[in-house]
Amino acid sequence: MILKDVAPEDRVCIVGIGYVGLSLAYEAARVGFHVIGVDTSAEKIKCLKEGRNPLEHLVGIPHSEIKSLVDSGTLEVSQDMRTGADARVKIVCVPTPMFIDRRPDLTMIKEATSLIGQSLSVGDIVVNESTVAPGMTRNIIGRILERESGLFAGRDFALVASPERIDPGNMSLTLADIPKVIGGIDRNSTELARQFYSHFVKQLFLVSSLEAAEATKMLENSYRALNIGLANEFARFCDAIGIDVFEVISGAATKWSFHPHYPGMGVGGPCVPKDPYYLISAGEESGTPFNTLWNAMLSNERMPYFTYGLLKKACASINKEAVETRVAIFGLSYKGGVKDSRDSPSIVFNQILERDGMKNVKVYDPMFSSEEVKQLGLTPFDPVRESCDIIVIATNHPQFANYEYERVGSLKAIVDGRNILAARHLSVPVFGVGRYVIPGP
Ligand code: SAJ
Repeated sequence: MILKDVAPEDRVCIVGIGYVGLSLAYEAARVGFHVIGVDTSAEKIKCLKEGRNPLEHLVGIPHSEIKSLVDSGTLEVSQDMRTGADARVKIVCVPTPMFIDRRPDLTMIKEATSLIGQSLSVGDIVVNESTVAPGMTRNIIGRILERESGLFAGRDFALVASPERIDPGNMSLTLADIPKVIGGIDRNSTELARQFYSHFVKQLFLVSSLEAAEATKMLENSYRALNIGLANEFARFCDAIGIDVFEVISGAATKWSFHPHYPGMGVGGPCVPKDPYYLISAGEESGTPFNTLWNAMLSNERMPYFTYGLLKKACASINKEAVETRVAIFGLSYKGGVKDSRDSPSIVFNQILERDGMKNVKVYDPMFSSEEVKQLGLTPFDPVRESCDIIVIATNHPQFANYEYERVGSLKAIVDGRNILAARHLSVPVFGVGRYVIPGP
């Protein structure tokens, strides 16, 4: 069945207003689509209704822009999916986490899809932007939509996969600037999605199927995890033989085909530590295991423990037992410049220290208040009023590169979990990841 072309008067419903859904809602609304954003968070909906950006640390949309779209009625927000029932374009933008055993957790995707299915009409266009393994849009989302609506994907409604590619915290890169991959259950579905996204995305890349689109995201994020895993493995090697991994990476980076990745105290965030396990799971089911990728993921997961080994070396260098040492972890976010503690290596590192009997471990992150640190079950550290024996740099926040560490009372050593002090010589020894100790003067 040929479905009618996308028109500006077609309403758009986005289910899941996180950093992806909010970015998408903003871009579609600002070109004139009437957008209904649906989210389960009452707090987020309240914030948006008041004309404020609830994710200002992750998505660089000014409050004033949100306010003008909400006040004009172009952007509507609700906790109730029925508000978006009559939207023609329905987009899934919910998280796809994993269970403790690293299996995909599709709970939220199934709930969102079921709600969409209950309000699906002939001629609708359903797009999945959530990160899933190849086949999940067709076999899980498609099936739920058909079961709930009694309609058929492709024949009665368009079904498309277009995995999100937002870089959280990157305020200079808007959704409109990022090339977007689109693949539908049939050519008609792909074409309708192309028509929709062409209103606000500069570059579109069409592929031949749902699975090809899903697989693109899996490959790009697994590529990143794999290369970080190699960098971490190389750092452990350099540490063992006493050379500086930073120097080696800098040397390798002079070669045109080498895309540098860097070792650190762990890999966090909503994407890179998780997405590859969706692919690993799909590989097991298809009889084509991703062994190399699996080992790279384990290499990344080892890094908080490797960093603990560096901390014990630093304790020994100041003649203190680890359990007696006062440690301040600098950085709670999973990466520099953002306020986001999801799957943060800092939290894993703090748990390792606690489990090993270290009672005097506190956390400081300029992007989090003391209250927010406490809400995560951690003890806040005040670098002005408090003192410590060792600082562990866990996040590459820009302000940590030139921070005046020596002004922190009683400081005796630093563990640089992000190798951001490469060029600085401080009055205390610095233990880097894969770097020989940078001795004090
Ligand atoms: N990390 C390293 N070494 C590196 C790069 C990163 O240890 O060389 C660590 C970071 O400290 C962080 C984690 O890995 O803990 C993830 O870092 P990231 O820069 O990949 O940040 P993300 O998670 O925000 O990644 C996003 C992803 N975008 C999407 O999934 C849509 C990812 O695919 C992108 O590759 C990444 O942005 C990017 O390139 O900026």
